Amino acid sequence: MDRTFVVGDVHGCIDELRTLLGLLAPRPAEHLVFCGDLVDKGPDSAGVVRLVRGLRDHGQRLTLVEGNHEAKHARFRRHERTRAETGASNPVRGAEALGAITSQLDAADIAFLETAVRFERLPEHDAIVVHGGVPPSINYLPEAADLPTLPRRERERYDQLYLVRHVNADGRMVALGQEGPDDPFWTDVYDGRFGHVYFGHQPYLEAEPRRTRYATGLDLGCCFGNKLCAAVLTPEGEPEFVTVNAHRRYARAFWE
Ligand SMILES: [Mn+2]
Repeated sequence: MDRTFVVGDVHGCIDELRTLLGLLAPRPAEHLVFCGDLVDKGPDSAGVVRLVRGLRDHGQRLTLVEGNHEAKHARFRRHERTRAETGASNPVRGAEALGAITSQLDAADIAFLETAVRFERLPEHDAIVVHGGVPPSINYLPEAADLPTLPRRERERYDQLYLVRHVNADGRMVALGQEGPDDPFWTDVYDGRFGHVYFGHQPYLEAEPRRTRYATGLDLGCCFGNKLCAAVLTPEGEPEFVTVNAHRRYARAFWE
């Protein structure tokens, strides 16, 4: 019986990822999906990219869903390319740390990061995987492969899929830190239109993933010293969850 694995935010926590992969022991034909944010915050972002790319190079069926941190690295790389011509400094926030990680990646690692998709449909589980979530204002999802071909304005709407936390009364994403007391978290208003959503992005420093009727939050804040978590989906039955305790706390959370 083939299983599908969905792994929460790794954020450079390579030791915990190795332990988790050992527990999951995916067969090559089983689908291993990372819900984004492989990189930043933790101790070895480049090592995590190399490890995950290596799995795929060795035949593992594997999908990387784009997190806001992969998106930030992609922005950084784009600016680096134009910077070579203009000599301007790289405007992406945290450019120094991004540069340090980028310098440890080879061309194949970067090519792997650029295969990241905005979301992954899991029709056999009536589910999708996104990094952040699905705001009510998004009522249609194109084929993930078609996203890059959309006009810019249309395309940028789907940036919400890796960014969203709270939404406003119009169903649109509210920027981090701008949410008011009446702006719900997106899972509280998501109606299941795309099936069950497995997501990361929002660190729940809890023992178990955060489950609502139509969504499951898999980021248990490993880089903040809590846990790395994966969902194990099978064609029948309820999902199971595998967690690995963080060896230590590697980063301070954005709310501290
Ligand atoms: Mn994250």
